[in-house]
Amino acid sequence: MGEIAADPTHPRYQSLLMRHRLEEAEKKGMLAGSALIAHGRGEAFDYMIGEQTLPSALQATHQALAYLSQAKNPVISLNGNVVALAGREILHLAHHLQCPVEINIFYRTPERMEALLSHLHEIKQQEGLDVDILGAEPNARIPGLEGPRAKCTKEGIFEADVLLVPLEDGDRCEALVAMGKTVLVIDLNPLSRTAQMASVTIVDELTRVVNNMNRILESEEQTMLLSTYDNQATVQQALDHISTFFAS
Ligand code: PTJ
Repeated sequence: MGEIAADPTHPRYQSLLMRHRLEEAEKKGMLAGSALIAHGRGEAFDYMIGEQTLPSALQATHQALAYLSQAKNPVISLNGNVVALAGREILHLAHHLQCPVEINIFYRTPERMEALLSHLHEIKQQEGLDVDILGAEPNARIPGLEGPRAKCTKEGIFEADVLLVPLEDGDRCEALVAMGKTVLVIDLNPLSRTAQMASVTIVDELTRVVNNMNRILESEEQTMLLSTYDNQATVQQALDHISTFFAS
């Protein structure tokens, strides 16, 4: 990594670090062709949010964790960007929650699947984590989706009651909701179809969310499912915050 990015006191350190992770993942063949475009869109929204976790996002994070902790079959779905940006942190989260992760990519090729699986298995071994990594041998399909992006595993995504799907595409989020699942998403764009459709929408940056979740679990803070939680209001609070960016 360049010297600026290696210096944690640099004001753009986090942003440079994320970009570096994507560059490394690109070299390993893990990413979709449009991965950097998707990341750039995320960065633009993060800039307007102030590169911080909003109180509404923290509330959504607690609600999502409560769903995951109480689920019968929770699963964390992973795509190329998520593995590149937060593969290690997500495996720690799955280890804490004792739930499997499943690689479920939109632009599916055997080469990308292989690169993503071997990257995760390497981290799992290095860190001594006990996590099932699914997705290598899909044996089910998400109803209502065409082509390779519908592929999933029966023991993972297909039978999950609660799914954490960071950076999900709108069609797939809709199809998962239609299957009756509780769908928890992380998306910096509060206007995306995914953000509008999910059961719980965390409008925050992926690595901040996963670090927050791991911190909450490590602190053994109680996570309670709130019956009063209103996802539309949570997303609206993020939009309201963004509108203050333009008013300033
Ligand atoms: O690995 P694949 O084949 O499954 O493809 C993954 C991408 C992300 C390329 C694919 O799913 C895609 O094209 O996604 P979209 O439709 O561009 O949506 C990505 C969403 O994630 C956008 O709304 C971005 O604002 C948001 N986003 C990007 N980076 C982050 C983010 N949200 C939270 N944290 C981020 N770091």
